[in-house]
Amino acid sequence: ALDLEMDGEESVFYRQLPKVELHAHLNGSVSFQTIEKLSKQKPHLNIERSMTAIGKGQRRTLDECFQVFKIIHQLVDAEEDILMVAKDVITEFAADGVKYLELRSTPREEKTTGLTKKRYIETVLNAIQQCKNEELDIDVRFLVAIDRRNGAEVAMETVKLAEEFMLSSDGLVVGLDLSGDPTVGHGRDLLPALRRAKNSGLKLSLHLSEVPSQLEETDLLLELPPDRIGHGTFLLPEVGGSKSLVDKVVKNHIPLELCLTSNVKGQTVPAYSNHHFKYWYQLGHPCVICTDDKGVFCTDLSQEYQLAASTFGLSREAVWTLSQQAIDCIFAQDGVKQQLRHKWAGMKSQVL
Ligand code: 6MZ
Repeated sequence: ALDLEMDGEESVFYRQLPKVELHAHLNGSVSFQTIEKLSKQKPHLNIERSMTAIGKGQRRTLDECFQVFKIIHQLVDAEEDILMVAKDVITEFAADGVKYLELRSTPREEKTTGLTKKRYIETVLNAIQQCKNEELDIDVRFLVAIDRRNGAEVAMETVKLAEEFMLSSDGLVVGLDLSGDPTVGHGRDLLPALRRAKNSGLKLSLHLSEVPSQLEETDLLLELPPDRIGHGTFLLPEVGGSKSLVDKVVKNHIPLELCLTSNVKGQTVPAYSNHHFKYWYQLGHPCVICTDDKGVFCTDLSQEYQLAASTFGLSREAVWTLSQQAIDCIFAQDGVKQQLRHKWAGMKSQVL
């Protein structure tokens, strides 16, 4: 169900390429197969394919994308759903050649099923542990997500929860994500929570300037500074951003997580060839190709690398370097980076 008709030899290279995925929302990553399993268990919801995924050539507004997440949340509302979804998503990333994955998800309380936010996080961590026990060739970490729509108080609560898990999860919880509908709320109100998170050692990945109206907020949040930026679509002067925002990102060496298909299908970027990947890549600034929501946008990380390469004319050697440099941007400790670098070195001659 992918968009690209990948011909044999090309697709083998991208699939075999060892990859790092740093921007993947759990409930946006649910595959068609998993959605089918969930729909069968909840037939009263009458879920159809077009309600949970945006297929080839289709576009939605970003607002419509957020409606899709609401539907998926109805399907994934109990502990056993989260366990299945997380295990399936991890297994699929592993099958796609992802060797290191940082999953992110917004802990949700569901009164009808008795799910609590704490149990939500425990369940995702449990899924990660189960995949480890099955010896899948993928190292998975977790970022606790703040949905900006829920305001300052919930953000602070979420940070406290993330802190607890950072201390008790044996290194699985490495950071915090700020996401959600970018047109709702203001980052100013979330600053105290984000500052606290940073001070307690949680790494910060913030969605910044995903829509044009966020420049003031972006300027403010860059002061933290975040450890990585999600999207940053409207940072650049040519789309209404500014040189001073770009300078802040460059000066602080803040890596960007770039999701081509997500931005094109959500219509914040008009076409692949207009994607801001080009700007940052040419600048030599650290940027990492990611999927965002592989289920909703019908993609996978191999396809995203292939699209970046074909759109911007990257050689296989350049693609290899791009995937390898993503290791520098992970939130897990240096020992993990060393292991990954070793893995890449060991695979190079057989993949390239
Ligand atoms: C901002 C996004 C997003 O957390 O329930 N999310 N936030 N921009 C995007 N661009 C398309 N895609 C997903 O996964 C779904 C949630 O991730 C965030 C939204 O808060 C969405 O509700 P979880 O696992």
